[in-house]
Parts: sequence; structure tokens; C-alpha cells
Amino acid sequence: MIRTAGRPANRLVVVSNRVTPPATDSTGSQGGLAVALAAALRQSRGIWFGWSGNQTSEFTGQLNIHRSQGVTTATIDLEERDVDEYYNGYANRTLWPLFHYRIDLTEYDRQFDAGYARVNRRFADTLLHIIEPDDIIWIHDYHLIPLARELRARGIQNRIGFFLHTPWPPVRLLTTMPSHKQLVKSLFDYDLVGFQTAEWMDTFTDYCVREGDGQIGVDGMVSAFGRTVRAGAFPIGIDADAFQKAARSPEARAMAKRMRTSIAGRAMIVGVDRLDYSKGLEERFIGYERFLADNPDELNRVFLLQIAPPSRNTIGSYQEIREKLEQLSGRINGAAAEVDWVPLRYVNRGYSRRELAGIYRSARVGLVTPLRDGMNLVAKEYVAAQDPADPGVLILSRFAGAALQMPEALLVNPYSTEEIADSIRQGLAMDKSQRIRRWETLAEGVAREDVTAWRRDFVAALESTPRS
Ligand code: ADQ
Repeated sequence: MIRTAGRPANRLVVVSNRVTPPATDSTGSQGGLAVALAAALRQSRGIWFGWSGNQTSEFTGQLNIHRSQGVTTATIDLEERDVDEYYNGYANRTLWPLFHYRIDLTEYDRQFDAGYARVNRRFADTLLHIIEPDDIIWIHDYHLIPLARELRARGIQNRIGFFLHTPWPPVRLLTTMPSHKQLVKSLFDYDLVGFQTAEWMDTFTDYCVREGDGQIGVDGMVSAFGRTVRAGAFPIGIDADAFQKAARSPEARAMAKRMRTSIAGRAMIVGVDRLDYSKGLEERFIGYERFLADNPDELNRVFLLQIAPPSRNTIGSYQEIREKLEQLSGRINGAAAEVDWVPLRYVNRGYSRRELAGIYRSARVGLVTPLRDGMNLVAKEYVAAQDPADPGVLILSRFAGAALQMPEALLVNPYSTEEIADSIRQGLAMDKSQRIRRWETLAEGVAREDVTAWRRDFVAALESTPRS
């Protein structure tokens, strides 16, 4: 329950594109946002509103309310056209690649714009029936940037905050989008706009100064387009306590035992990612291939387990990355495998959080090398799951938001095949005392800057933001 200065907390209304009730949290197909929000909501008296994931032939706006494992959810179904134009279109073919610096994959289409605006209106129309005067409204991610504007147009006066889970792109990339000003202006209908890191916040304020004739004031106040909003950095964390407990659970132990048998005295390197081009999987495979070529003595003594459940697989760029990875894994295994050893185990399915914790704990190296990532929760989960007496080594991309909080990891440039190969060798060779020293600092940070701190800091900042 959120409490500020001894008075009862206001109710928290969390809004995100997809709502995944915690009971279904076993397949791993949900991303970091869903995992973090379920944890944040369990700790507060609140309600989580968004799309159910179901499609209907016609939008009805009917609300489905559920309560599961301490979290109340309110969902709506979307029309097939909404899913095409808003979700698969504007959100995942325009904003996602653009916000991850991939203008080569970014598609601009007016139908997508129209679908995005329509779904944001539909969200606002339905939310009106839920919002009470003292509620605090917290809207998440790039799918719902204009939602505050729509709510304000319907007379909602509540405090409304927005948190972006992805990076914010540099001005020169963002301005390739035809409707960039309209999109950014709509952020000024929030009271508070949160980013994962100071770096993404700086690129946002840079845009405001250059394109919106803006000025930066004290305490994160940004004025542009004749309006003012407060901006801040709120690095998201994991539910570290729960994850450590998960790592000691019977399911995790059983998985660790199963892994020990299958590892058979070798060293395991692990990667766990949604199958997404932003995660640098292709570059990671090539870096690992290079490591094997540079270190023939390691053949048959090490293997990489890459777990990558497919996501967004109706989109062409996701089908392409999947095909590339299948080819690459075939090439790596074809070149080096022996009758009793394959260098790369490539697994396209999800695991429960407890199983995942057991897998992380069994790995000597955690390989987390996104090309660009808002934060990256896998890096934090890997650290939280380690055995304090014999922890593994985290290799982390310097382009993940998490790198700013985790300098004790081996930081790498994920575009450099040599750096990936060298860091794998360094990670495998690191002696126990150095592993423990680095891990202790990392684990302390993961525990301190956890999901509770993230929620508490964001909500406190939202509550204390002056109203204009
Ligand atoms: P994602 O891009 O989804 O999240 P990430 O932060 O790594 O990326 O979170 C992935 C989550 O999915 C982790 O909790 C992980 O355990 C889980 N997961 C992945 N593969 C799995 C599998 N095979 N089985 C089970 N679980 C699996 C977005 C942003 C990130 C940001 C988060 C939270 O892109 O930058 O860190 O939101 O803000």
C-alpha cells in the first residue's frame, strides 16, 4: 500500500497496452513491463487497465474485471483492425524500431496513425468509467503516449504520470517521423514524464529545446510548445526479494539439478531474451562463434544456452530475425558440434520464473548484449539468482539502460565481435574472489533499486509535482 506522510494512499490506476494477470505468468511470453507491473501492483491497492489480448470483430468497450494473486485487472477486447493498425502497426512497426534507433526498419503509414489515435480514444472512453476523483493515474509505454491528452479532453483533472520503458531516440532520428511534433506535444498533458535513465531524459529535453523552442527549469521542469511538464529518470528494477526466493524454490532447485546433469562439468553461458532485433542476438551468436574460433582449447568445455521465445511474430522484421538466427545457430553447430557436444543450444520457448531462476543460477556467465534497451531486466534477474558463495559473471551491453547502474559487470560494445569474444573469455577465466567482489556490489544495487523503489519514487514524484 502506498503511503505518503502518514495519510492513506490514493488509489493507483495503472494503464498499459497489454494486461497479463499474474496467474498466467508461466510461459515467459510476456515482457519486462508486464513482469514489473504485476510486482508493483501486488504491493499497492490499485487496478490495472488495458487490452486483454483478445480480438473481436467489433469494439464493444465492455470491461472485464478480474482479481488474481492480489492484483485487480480491468480489460477490454480490441477490434481486429485496431490490433493491425495500432498494435502491429504504429506501436510495433513505427515507434518500437524508431525508439530503438532502427529507422531502417521503421514504417510510416497514415493508417497506423489513425489506428493509434482511435485506440487511445477508446482507452480514454472506457477508462472514464473507472477513474475516481482522487485516483492517481500511471500510464505506461509508447503505445499510449496521447492518452493523457484524450483524458484531459474528457475533463479528467487527476494527476497523470507517464513512464516510457524504451529508450528515447535522438532528435535527428525522431524527426524522420512525419507526426513527431504532435506526438511529443501530447506528452505535455501529463504532470510527470518518466524515463529509465538520465540519458533518455536528456535526449527528450534536447528534442524539446531544439524542436519546441523549449527551456529546462529546475527540478526537471521542461517548458516547450508553450506548455510545461516535469521529467525525471526512474530506473526500473525487479522484485529482487521474490526473485531470490524463486531461485531457492523447489522448482528452481529441480531445474538447477537438471541443468547440472546436462552441463556435465562444462561451463554454461546463458542468454534469455524475447526474440527481438533490439536484443542483439545475431551479433551475440557471431561474437560467440568468434570466441570458439579464437579459443580452440574451449571446444567441448563450454556451451551457450540461448533462450528466446518468439514475440510479435506476425511482423516481417521479426520473421527475418528468427530466420537469421536459425541459420546462424545451424552454422555454428554444424561447424563445431561433436557427437557428445553442441556449442549452442537455441531454445524458442518460455519458462516459469522459478525455472528461469534455476537456469540463471547454473550459468557461469550471463550474456546480455542488446544493441539498445530501455533498461533490461534479465541482467538484474541473472544477478539476483546467483549463489553468493560462487556467483557467475554478468556480461552487459553498454547500450542497455542497466549499464549505468551496473558498472561492475563486464561492459561490452555489442556491435564488436571481438569485444564479445574477449569478454566471454575474460568472464570464464575470472577467479572466484573477483567474481564475488563484483557480484556483491551488483547484487546490493539490484536489491536497493528494486521494483518497489521504482514505484515509490515515481508515485512520490507524481504526487509532489506542482499543478499548472
Ligand atoms: P523487454 O524488452 O521485454 O522489456 P527485459 O527488460 O529484458 O525486456 O524483460 C524481459 C522479461 O521477460 C524478463 O523479466 C525475463 O525474465 C522475461 N523473459 C524473457 N525470456 C523469457 C523466457 N524464455 N521465459 C520466461 N521469461 C522470459 C521492456 C523494455 C526493457 C525494460 C522492460 C521493463 O524493452 O528495456 O527493461 O520493458 O521496463
